[in-house]
Amino acid sequence: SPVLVPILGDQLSRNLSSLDGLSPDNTVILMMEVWDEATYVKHHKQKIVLIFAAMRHFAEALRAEGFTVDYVTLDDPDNTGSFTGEVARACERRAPSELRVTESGEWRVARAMDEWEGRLPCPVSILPDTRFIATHADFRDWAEGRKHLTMEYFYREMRRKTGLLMRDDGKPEGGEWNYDADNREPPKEGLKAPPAPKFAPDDITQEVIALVGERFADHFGDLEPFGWPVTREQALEAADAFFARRLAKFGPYQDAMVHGEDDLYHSMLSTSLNIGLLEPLELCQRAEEEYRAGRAPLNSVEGFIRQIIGWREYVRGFYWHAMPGLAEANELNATRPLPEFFWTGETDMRCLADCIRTTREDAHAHHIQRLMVLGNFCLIAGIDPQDVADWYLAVYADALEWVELPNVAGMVLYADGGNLATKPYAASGNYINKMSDYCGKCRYKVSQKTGDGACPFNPLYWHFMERNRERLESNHRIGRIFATWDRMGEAKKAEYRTSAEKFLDSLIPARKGWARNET
Ligand code: FAD
Ligand code: DLZ
Ligand code: SF4
Repeated sequence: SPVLVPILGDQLSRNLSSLDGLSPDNTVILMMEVWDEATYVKHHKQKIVLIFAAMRHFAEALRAEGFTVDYVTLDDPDNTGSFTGEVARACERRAPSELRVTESGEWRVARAMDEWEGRLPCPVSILPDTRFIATHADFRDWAEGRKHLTMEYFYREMRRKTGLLMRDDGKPEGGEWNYDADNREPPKEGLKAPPAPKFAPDDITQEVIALVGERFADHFGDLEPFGWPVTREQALEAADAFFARRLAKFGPYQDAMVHGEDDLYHSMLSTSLNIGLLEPLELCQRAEEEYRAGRAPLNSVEGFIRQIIGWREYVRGFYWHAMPGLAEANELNATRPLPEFFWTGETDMRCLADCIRTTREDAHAHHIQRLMVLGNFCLIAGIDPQDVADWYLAVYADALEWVELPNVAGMVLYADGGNLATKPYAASGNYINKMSDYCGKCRYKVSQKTGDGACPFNPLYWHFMERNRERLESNHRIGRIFATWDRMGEAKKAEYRTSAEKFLDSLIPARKGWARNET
């Protein structure tokens, strides 16, 4: 009897650990489109298209190699709607000698998998996900005994482990580990990057688009145009285009934002990485080659590599280190519901409106939009971390909880009490004005601090600081701010408070049905 190998929607890699050494004639692969996963939050329509289309293409590729693939489509009348239900049904159908699976990236699914051994009629092996550079043990060993889990030090370990941008004498290329100081250019007038390739949906993807249009019509986001890579070949083409056209300027403009320029010099490769079409190490090696060949400067290449072997690996380690508590963490006791405009885009704040528009159109926004516009707003307005996490998880095509939650709860909201970020990234309108062209045409005036017509980020910033003074004052990276506040006159402080409160009172809370189906 065969080995049964379930492959999940973010495990679409030919060198997956569960497939290692298996021959087509004694293996049944199981892939499942299940209602539970498609709706545990109401994912953006394009995210569901991405995952189902990529799953269907991957199944075809495995079949072409001779594998038997049991592919359960969403509208199969016998579909039980859950991974556990489908795995049990496959065991009845196939009577496997063994079930072999690569560990899940997400806590929720991992806990469900833990139950399989007891429920199924065959032995179950859960294998490590070898697509990551750091093993769970690597992160654990690194984190053990450390007071602060500073990403920078973890990143240096990963540079040593991979040898990326390392010199023969064990020192980092160029003498420094980090060139971030060179990577904060504000956008020049008319800054425009060469476009990233979009992939026209083939018949398989068209069929999924029709299915999603029918079954998930009430989910957030535009269904079409859909242009994400859904096969490894397409993802490699997208990577080639990035290395040829964008990498060289990736560094300097990493933090820049331009109205209507949705991805600037970013790679747009996160969806392909996260579902397994591309591997982190191959991308970093390619980036290093571009540097060695003199086609891209060190600050850009180091910056790109740091996002991947630094941040991406770090947040994954952090997630498993901090779960399940991370999902409920709320250090700053933020309880305000997410405003409705996060789903409708209807706000006069031009920066937020543009970031929400690109999110709706493409199921994507770039890092600084997610961090310093959308995230910063949620932080200083005191939005409930669980509302914020649901939103990010639902709206981005690259959102899987292991990468979304540490970014939301840790990096953006300080909800974990500063284990991930050393200080809250709170900022007033000034930061957004410096790094973008948003403010010039905004209804609000960024230079006005309080009163009608003032940029709401300005009073919200001080409102946040005052509200959280007790917790933040002792933080050496932020404590000095309070001296500025204390020097302000009482009348000025009162104006800040009134302006912030007036704005907060005007926010309309989001309808609950946006994020989850109401039962
Ligand atoms: P690039 O700017 O080209 O970066 C290259 C790669 O580095 C990305 O593809 C990604 O794999 C990795 N990377 C960069 N920053 C991070 C980071 N902070 N954490 C982890 N990996 C990183 N990324 C996701 O993949 N899924 C998410 O659900 C997600 N949620 C986020 C939520 C918030 C609040 C914030 C601030 C960031 C989030 N990020 C998330 C990180 C980052 O914004 C996206 O990875 C990036 O915008 C994807 O676009 P890109 O591929 O063009 O990235
Ligand atoms: C995000 C997602 C969606 C929308 N649908 C499916 C699905 O139907 N089948 C599947 O195998 N995976 C899906 N995924 C990804 C999973 O929710 C989840 O993130 C991973 O399986 C965790 O390892
Ligand atoms: Fe955003 Fe304020 Fe600038 Fe308007 S003025 S775009 S609200 S930062």
